[in-house]
Amino acid sequence: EKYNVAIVGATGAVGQVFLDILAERDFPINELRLLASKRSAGKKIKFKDTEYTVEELTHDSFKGIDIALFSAGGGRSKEFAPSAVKAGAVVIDNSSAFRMDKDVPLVVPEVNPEDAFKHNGIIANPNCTTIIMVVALKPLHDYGKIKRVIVSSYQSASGAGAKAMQELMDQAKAWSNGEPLKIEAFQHQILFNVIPHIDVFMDNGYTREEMKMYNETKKIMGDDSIEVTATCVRVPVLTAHSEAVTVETEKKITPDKARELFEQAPGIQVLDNPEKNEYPMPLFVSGKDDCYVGRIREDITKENSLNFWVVGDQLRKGAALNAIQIAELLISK
Ligand code: A2P
Ligand code: 11C
Repeated sequence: EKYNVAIVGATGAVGQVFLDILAERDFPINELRLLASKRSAGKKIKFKDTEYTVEELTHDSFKGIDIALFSAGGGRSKEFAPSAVKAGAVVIDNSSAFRMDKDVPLVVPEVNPEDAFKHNGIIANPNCTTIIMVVALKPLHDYGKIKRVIVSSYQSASGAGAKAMQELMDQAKAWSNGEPLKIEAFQHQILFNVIPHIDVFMDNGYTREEMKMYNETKKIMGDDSIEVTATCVRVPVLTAHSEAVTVETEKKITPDKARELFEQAPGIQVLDNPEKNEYPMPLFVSGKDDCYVGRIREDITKENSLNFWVVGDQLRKGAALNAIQIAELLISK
């Protein structure tokens, strides 16, 4: 069987990776519809050996569509996902618009695949930073029950979209030419800097990105007792997010046990050979599907507490790949 697939935000950073991954995995596509803003209408994009013309996203864009992959920002999802559902499509939404809605499942196939089948037309793809972390938390939680997570993220420019990636490259070029740097996508210069501010600040002093990690982790893991305190930081990296994670569990997990659990878990590769200077880094993980874990060690300051480092490609596992894995789950039944 083949499916009619629409991509909303086909010209964006995630949209492009949607196309790459659909092609790589040979997703069974009958008709492909590429949607973006009016600005992009008429633009040609190649998929496999065929050129497609980008169309303007409207409420009538979804006639005959089976699966609609949305990644054009929360505003577009709120406005247009209901039209897609009305037209009979299942929406897999990469934005934060519906993630915490009670009747919308929030799915990472390695963690809670069964939730995907409980949808009412919309399935939400979690925030990239959350996805990469929960893939690694899942095997630890199943073995030792996680009580508390302390995480600091090192997030790439790709999380802020194609324009933000371009801004980092432009700043590097301008700097080496001795020209003034343009700052638009981020609050401050990102080149040679780190910015501890992603999304907006909330009343409790956390950013919304940090609160997404708190709320989404509980929902995906299906366990409200897991506590997550996060500090989310933008770094001058193009793609792939890194995270330093400390996990406190009910049952002790030694570093050796953790390594074994990670090695058996789906979607994870262990790269942890400090004696050879081998550990996951964003330059190495960019373009890979799995999340890479390393620097596994005891937290020597606390009982039943473990430190590790996890890196995942934000555009792949953090966004497009996870969404397409959800689509694959759906069509497998
Ligand atoms: P466009 O390229 O036409 O602006 P990114 O996250 O890389 O910034 O990508 C955002 C994606 O969302 C792009 O494909 C962009 O299309 C799309 N988009 C932005 N605004 C709209 C809109 N009003 N209607 C439809 N698509 C939109
Ligand atoms: C970032 N994680 O790196 C964000 C991007 O909730 O889907 C994705 C925001 C979201 O800026």
